[in-house]
Amino acid sequence: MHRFVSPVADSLTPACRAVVFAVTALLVLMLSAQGAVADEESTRPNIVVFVADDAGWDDSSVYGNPRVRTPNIQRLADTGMTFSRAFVTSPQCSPSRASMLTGLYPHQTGAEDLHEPIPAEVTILPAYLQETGYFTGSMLKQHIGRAASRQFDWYSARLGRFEVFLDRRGERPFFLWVGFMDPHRPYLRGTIAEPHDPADVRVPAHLADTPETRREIARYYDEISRMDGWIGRFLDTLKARGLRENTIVIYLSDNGWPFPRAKGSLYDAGMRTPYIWSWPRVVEPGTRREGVASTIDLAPTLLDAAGAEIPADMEGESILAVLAGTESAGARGREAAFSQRNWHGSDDHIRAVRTERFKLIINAYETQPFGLPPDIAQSDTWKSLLARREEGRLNPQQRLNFSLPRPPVEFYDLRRDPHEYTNRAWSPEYAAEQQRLFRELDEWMARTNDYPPGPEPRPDATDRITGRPLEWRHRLLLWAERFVAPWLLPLVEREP
Ligand SMILES: [Ca+2]
Repeated sequence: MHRFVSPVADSLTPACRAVVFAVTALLVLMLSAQGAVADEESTRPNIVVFVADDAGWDDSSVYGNPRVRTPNIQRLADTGMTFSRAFVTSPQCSPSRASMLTGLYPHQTGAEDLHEPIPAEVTILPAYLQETGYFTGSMLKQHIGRAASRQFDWYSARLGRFEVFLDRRGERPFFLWVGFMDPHRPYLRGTIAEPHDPADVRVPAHLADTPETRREIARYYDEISRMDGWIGRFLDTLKARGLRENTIVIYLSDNGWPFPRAKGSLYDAGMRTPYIWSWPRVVEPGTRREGVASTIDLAPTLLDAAGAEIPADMEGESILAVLAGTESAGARGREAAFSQRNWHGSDDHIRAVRTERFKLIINAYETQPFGLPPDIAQSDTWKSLLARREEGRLNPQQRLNFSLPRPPVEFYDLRRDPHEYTNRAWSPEYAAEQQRLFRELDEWMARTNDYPPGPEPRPDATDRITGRPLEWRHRLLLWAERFVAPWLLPLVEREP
């Protein structure tokens, strides 16, 4: 049998041949490894996450409120996928953020109450990405505690430092977490050059339509527009540097708008969020996704997109297949989203499950008034409602703000009742659906090891109705919010 033998190899002794083979194999391995790294570098996406502070889910042209000027959020949606029904895991700032960055529910992060830091032993998303070679940074608002903040490589309190961040990362792919302070209260005059007209704002039926309420909503719109301007500048920089194609840009909010029956509550106005994913290289531009989405899936999805391993204990799941349009039976996105309200100036233990059409809410402390977040309780909008109540002039929707005792169970048909004004709990028409959601919620609480409510709420730090501080730490916090923030905020939030 004829055997092809290389003349060079044939002239070598068996020992030499073995050495040549080993060296060649090593060279081939090294070269192919280098090739793989080079390929990976060119395909691994960069990531920018815009986190609004207290933006209502539908307050942009993308979600049907064209009265707020948001051309850049619109621009983002036009280049990516807009999730119509996306939800945060808590309608409160720090627990919601902790959840996004860990892929865990707030009660699993050890930071389920407002202002509670993420414990030092908990690893968050930037640390996982660094392990695979990413350069990570965050800007402005963090609100996750000192130990977690240190897991980013880089930080700036100024939004105008994007170019500096990009220069610093060198050749590495990057992950940037941009924490806006807009549109959080307090609302000041002169936020943008052309303020929104109070006559042209949307006032839902459960608020009192007074000049004070309208002025606050108009200023809230102003802050969304200011944030929108910043988003535009970031997008322009990405484009100018040729980075837009392979950068995942996400826009979402940590919780709903800071008005009664919204932020702090598990109505959609509190737990539903804008959620836009733009990634021109992978996501079909201008697509809309009607199914349920949850921010619990943010971290695992980004790790998946970065080619990193998803830690086994992460509760969230990757929705990369949904984004890429390659869904299969095993990867279809979720059927239900779960959300929880815990301590926020006063104690509450509320749990909710939301499907595409229905919602079930369980209130543990129904004999207590709803614990309104203090910034809302001290707002002019709330004072307008209190005045109406005093005069005995509340309409049925406005009366819902003061329900006492609160219903222990609430069930809503969002298709018929998008503002959740009619509680259909125990209605025979919905019995089967309600039972199904009860089971879902029970299973979720057991599976994720949720803690049960205490026999009674912990003592309040702020009054549940007036927001008045009842202990010195909150007095100090609210004093700072009222008198120091108006001086400080224009310095960090001003436009360049
Ligand atoms: Ca917030």
